[in-house]
Formats: sequence, C-alpha cells, structure tokens
Amino acid sequence: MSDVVAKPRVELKPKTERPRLHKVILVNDDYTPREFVVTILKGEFRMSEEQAHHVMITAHRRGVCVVAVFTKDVAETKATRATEAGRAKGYPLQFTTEPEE
Ligand code: TYC
Repeated sequence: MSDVVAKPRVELKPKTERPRLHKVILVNDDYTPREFVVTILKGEFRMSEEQAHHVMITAHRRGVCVVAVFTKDVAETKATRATEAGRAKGYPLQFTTEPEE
C-alpha cells in the first residue's frame, strides 16, 4: 500500500491556547455585615444561600476566599460591581481579581 500516511512523530502545540481565567477573590474586613456579604454573593455571583454563606465565612476566618473564575473581562466587571455595591452602602467590602496559574 503506497498511500499510507505516516503519523506525525511529535505532538504539535495547539496554535491557539485557551485564554487564562481570572479568579474573583473576596477580602475580609471588620465592618461589612455578614448578611450583606451573603446578599452580594447571591446577587452578583448567582450563589445559593448555603454557597454564599460558606464563601463569606471562609473569607471571614482566613482573610480571603476565591469566589469563582471567569474570563478577565467578566471577573473584573463582577469584582467592580460587587465592590461598588458595598461602597454605595458605606462598607469597605473588597473584591479583587488575579489570573489563575
Ligand atoms: N468580618 C465581617 C464581620 O465580622 C464579615 C465579613 C466577611 C466581611 C467576609 C467581609 O469578605 C468579608 N462583620
């Protein structure tokens, strides 16, 4: 058989890499009420009461908690909106973003 095609012997790197995802991180503070943090997590990040409470209490105990990962634009938009919602009520609540490894 002369029309057999040899398999490439090296794995080629895909030309297009998936865009890196960015984490939205909730930062603890001493002033924002727990229930307000839960409300923001439910509203902006579509979490259930249980999920939101778990994330809030993790940030409260450890200082920070990863909320979710998104594309860069979505992560930044959500972090800004959530931080603004706290600011509008006079709370220092902070959501930050960072690229995933
Ligand atoms: N530490 C706050 C309190 O005791 C509650 C809180 C939790 C605030 C998580 C921010 O990211 C936060 N009222």
